[in-house]
Amino acid sequence: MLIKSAEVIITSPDRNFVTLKITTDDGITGLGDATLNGRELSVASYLKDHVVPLLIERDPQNIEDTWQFLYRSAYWRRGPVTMAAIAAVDVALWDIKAKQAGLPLYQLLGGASRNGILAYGHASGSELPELFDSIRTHQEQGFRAIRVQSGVPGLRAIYGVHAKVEPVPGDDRDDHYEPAQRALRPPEEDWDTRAYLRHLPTVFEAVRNEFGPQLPLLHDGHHRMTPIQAAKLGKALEPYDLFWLEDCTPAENQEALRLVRQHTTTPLAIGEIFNTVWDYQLLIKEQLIDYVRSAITHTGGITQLKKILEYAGQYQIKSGIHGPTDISPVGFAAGLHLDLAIHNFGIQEYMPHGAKTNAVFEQSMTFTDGYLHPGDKPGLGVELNVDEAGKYPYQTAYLPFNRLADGTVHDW
Ligand code: GCO
Ligand code: MG
Repeated sequence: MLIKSAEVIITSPDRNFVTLKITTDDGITGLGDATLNGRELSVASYLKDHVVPLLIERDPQNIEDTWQFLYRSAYWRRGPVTMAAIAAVDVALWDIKAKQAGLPLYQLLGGASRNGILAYGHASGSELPELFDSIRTHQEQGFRAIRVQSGVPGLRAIYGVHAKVEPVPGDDRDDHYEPAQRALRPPEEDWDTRAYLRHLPTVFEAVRNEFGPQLPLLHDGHHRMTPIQAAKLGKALEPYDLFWLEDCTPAENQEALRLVRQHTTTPLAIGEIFNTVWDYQLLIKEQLIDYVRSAITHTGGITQLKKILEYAGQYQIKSGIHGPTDISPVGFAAGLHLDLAIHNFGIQEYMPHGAKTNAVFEQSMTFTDGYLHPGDKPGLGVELNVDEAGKYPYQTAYLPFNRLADGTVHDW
């Protein structure tokens, strides 16, 4: 069995997605997700110009060897562009292997360790009434765990708070939360950490009073705090029993988590912008976190995330795989197969895609009573409808960024 062709498909149904489609000489196809939000074309070029030519006539069955070859032969290691490209190849090869075996991919990863995958949804609101409505809507949709993001008095627009996102002229997407906006420049938002630290505990107090002690609640700090600010927030949120506090400090400095950990028992999750096990080494070894947030798409694929999670499992650290809309249905399905198979599963983020995206990517996954399942079709359970994909050419889109009151660029 040999790889006959590999094609990079860029489509923008509700947002931009980069998909790698590998075809073998006996006609089996495999899909991989290479979407890097706001930098999509760089990964497409990395694949088209440097990876696809190396794949032709390789044996698609040797997944580990292909992974090591792409990682080590480039000499320039790690980084989001490289690792998203490797991830796309890796996932497409797993898809092919599972289709060849006639099994859903999770069977090749060890089989099912659970019946369903607990998912959390994103509730947000600029004010409490909107936030409560958003939580209720998510509960009605079946979610049994909910991320809570809130506006802060005095701040105009905050990343992750849907109600504050301005509609962009000519934007015909469905009305669902989308981190990137179709614009020629990154939109500007504002930030004030002291105002946020004062306000957020009052939001969680109100949410607990309204929804009771049982509902698992999560929060994303989105890299905005210094270690001492994060420690203060973790302590302040202890009475509200969070499932996790995510990305409390910028992720580059692993040692920052030592200080946070010494001060709070609020569980910590981190890693959506990490690319390799090296980014987690200290965090796992010193048990400074509770959840690994990497996506398969940004961390070199199933082959590597499985290794990271096995290492984490030795320290009772669990998975919390990244699942925003900028992970395509292909990358999302790959995460579900891994979630189902590993022992140290924690929770899965789930931001449903829009109708156009779901028409481009036909999926076998289900979401029932708060639990996801990848389905039992051979492979990933995702097929790309090429005609639908062709209707939506690439569109320039950027994530926002923020500035402090004095104009300084801040982590957002
Ligand atoms: C999350 C994230 C996302 C990211 C987005 C960037 O926890 O889901 O923080 O919303 O910001 O994936 O592309
Ligand atoms: Mg996040």
